[in-house]
Amino acid sequence: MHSKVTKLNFKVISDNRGNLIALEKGKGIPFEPKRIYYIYNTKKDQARGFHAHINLSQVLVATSGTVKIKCLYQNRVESFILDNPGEGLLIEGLVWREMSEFSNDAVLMVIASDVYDESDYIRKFADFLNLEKLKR
Ligand code: T46
Repeated sequence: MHSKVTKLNFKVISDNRGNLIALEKGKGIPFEPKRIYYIYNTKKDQARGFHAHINLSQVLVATSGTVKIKCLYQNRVESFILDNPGEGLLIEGLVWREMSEFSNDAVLMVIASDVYDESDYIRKFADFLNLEKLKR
């Protein structure tokens, strides 16, 4: 799979009560979601991630608060601030990701294309660089 990081804008359904966002396969999410997890109560100055995935695609959404996402792939470094529940970050292919600068109220929801599988993780940066070279 081609490595790619794409900002998504979700359709917001607004009425006089407020906003609602519905995400489903083909509508906001370009794959069939098989797992959802969320990260919250992150301690001050803690960073997470520091790994890549071999096959997994994910959409990251800050449903509350602010989170910084740094992505490294194909000699590129891209940083994104997620601070809007109406936006998502689609990460596909071999992308090293680091999450940091979580605000106190941050809730990072992640929608994943597959169930949890530790063998899909590349947790050593040197292994990531070697695999990237092979995949090119
Ligand atoms: C990713 C970023 C954005 C599970 O048992 N099931 C799960 O679905 C997940 C995601 C994790 N775990 C266990 C595995 C570890 O023992 O929860 C523990 C913490 O996981 P990890 O250190 O991988 O968490 P993060 O925040 O560094 O990374 C997570 C995802 O693992 C990863 O896929 O892309 O969020």
